[in-house]
Order: sequence, then structure tokens, then C-alpha cells
Amino acid sequence: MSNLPNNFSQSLEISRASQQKLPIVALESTVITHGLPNPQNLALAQDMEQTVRAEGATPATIAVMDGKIQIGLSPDQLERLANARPDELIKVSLRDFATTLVQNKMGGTTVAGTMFVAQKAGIRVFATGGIGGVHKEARFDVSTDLQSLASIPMIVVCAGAKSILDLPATLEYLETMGVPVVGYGTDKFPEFFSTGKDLPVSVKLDTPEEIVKFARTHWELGMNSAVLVCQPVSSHMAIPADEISAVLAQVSQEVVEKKIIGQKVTPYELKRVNELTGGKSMRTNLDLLLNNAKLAAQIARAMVSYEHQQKVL
Ligand code: PSU
Ligand code: MN
Repeated sequence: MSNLPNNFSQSLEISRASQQKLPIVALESTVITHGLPNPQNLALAQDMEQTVRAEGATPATIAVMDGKIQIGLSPDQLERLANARPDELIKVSLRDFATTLVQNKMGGTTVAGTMFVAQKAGIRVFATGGIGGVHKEARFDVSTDLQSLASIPMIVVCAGAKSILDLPATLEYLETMGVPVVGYGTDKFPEFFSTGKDLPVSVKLDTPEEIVKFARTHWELGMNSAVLVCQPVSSHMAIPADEISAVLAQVSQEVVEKKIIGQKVTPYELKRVNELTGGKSMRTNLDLLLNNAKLAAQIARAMVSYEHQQKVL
């Protein structure tokens, strides 16, 4: 049995996979509860799990429901989470776990929240869409995602951070906190909807094996930070930066005018960008999420092979 603390519950599939040291990929659930509309959210959640399985790894979607912090959801739990009413749901970052548990609500975990839980379960690889960062509208609004990246050793696969954020400030913060920013096959920091153009990553790596070797080296030195792997959105689904910049500027202005603050900012921005691009941004978002799940599964497999080799040597 697992040695998880109270309030955590692990599915049988994940317990077995971790006992047998099989590759596991953690998946977040804020994208299900607050990032995408219904029913696309459920389809995406199922497709991400399927993509991880197709690459030979086990998906561990993380969420709060049924009175526990869940590591690995059953098909029925995934459906109930995706179909829940907004008033039943909390967006769960680090400060929100206790609230969600004591109010017996359901919660979609953010990047920060998911990393926190995955670490407890010994999971080392996690796939998401885009990380949170420093906002443009209120520059003291810095996502807890950055703090978790600074303090939790894990490989986090993303498509960079949304260009609606203050990207130079976000990268400065990551640098300050000692988080390596890996460009997967690129030396430019991907900008979520677009492939990225002028901001640098800290290192370019080209294969899952190189990423594993890099992460192992980073942690063997005693570093405790995450390794942020940024895979650019595929070029046929990318929205060029100049095509989307007017939309991003308008949405940013709306956030200020409507006085939207705190954890409501990111969901509002994603929803409005989708409306203003006539659904295009959501298609891009879905595509990059699946690509990231696939790469994360390949990395998780490479990690298991690497550990096996180390033992044999
Ligand atoms: N980026 C997306 N879709 C999302 C999120 C980010 O494209 O749904 C979610 C992630 O879960 C991320 C969170 O951790 O938003 C960041 O929210 P905040 O800025 O409130 O920390
Ligand atoms: Mn925020």
C-alpha cells in the first residue's frame, strides 16, 4: 500500500504502476474545470489520458473530489468532474486544498496544485498546456505555478506561457528562482498560441533521453527546482503573434476595466480569447495539450529506462 498522508487517495492503477516502477504522467484538472467549456473539457481529458496510454505510460489525472485529493481518476470521476456546475467547483492552487476539502467541493488542480500532489505520489513527469506567470495587468499577480516550479523537482511539459502574460517578467522570475527553461527542439521560448519569436530559453534539447539526462544531472547536483520543458505548438495550429496581438490587447484592457482579479483572470482571458478568435484559440489549445501529453509520456518512459540502466551498471 502507498504511504500517502491523510486526505490523499490513489487509484489502484496508479498504486500498481508506481509499485512496479512503470512510467506515470500526472495531468492537471483546472484545464477541465476552468480552462475549457463543456463538453470539450471532457473529451480533452479523455483524449489526454488516451494519448499517454498510447505512448506506453499511465495517466494520473489529479483533482479533489469525493472528499479526497485524488491521484488517478476513474472514468466516472472524470465525467463527474467535467460535467460539474461552476458553483460546485473550486480552482485549486496551493492555498485552496483545505477549503475544497472542508467544504466538500470538487476542485480542478492548477499547475502548482498538481505538482504539489504529484510529488507526494512520487510522480516525476507532468503535462499541462501553459503555465501561469506574471500578469500584465497587475504585476504583483504572480501565479503560484512559478513558486511551485521553483521548489518541486519534477519535469513539467508545457507550451510555454500564454502571451497574455508578461512573458519577459515571467522568464526573469524563473531565472531568479533557478528553474531551467528547456526549449524542445527550439531556442525560442514558446508563447502558447504561437511558437515564440524573440525570448530565449536557457537550454535547447532535442530528445526525451536528453531531457531525462539533463533533469537527472540537475537534481543530482542537489537542485530542487523543476525542469520546465517547453514544446512549441505545432506550426499548422499556431496562431501568428501579429494575428492575435490585437485580441490579447483587448482582453487585457477588459480585465482592467471590469476589475477582474485573482484566480478569475486566467479563465476569463482564455474564454474571451476563444470568443474573439471564433473558436480558433481553443482548437490550438486542444492540439498543444495533446502534443504535450505525448511528449510527457515519452519522457516518463525514457526516465524509467534511464533508471533501469543506472541500476544495471
Ligand atoms: N493555461 C491554460 N489553460 C489553463 C491554465 C493555464 O492555457 O487552464 C490554468 C493552469 O491550471 C494554470 C492556471 O496552473 O491556469 C494558472 O492560474 P493562475 O494564473 O490563477 O495561477
Ligand atoms: Mn494569478
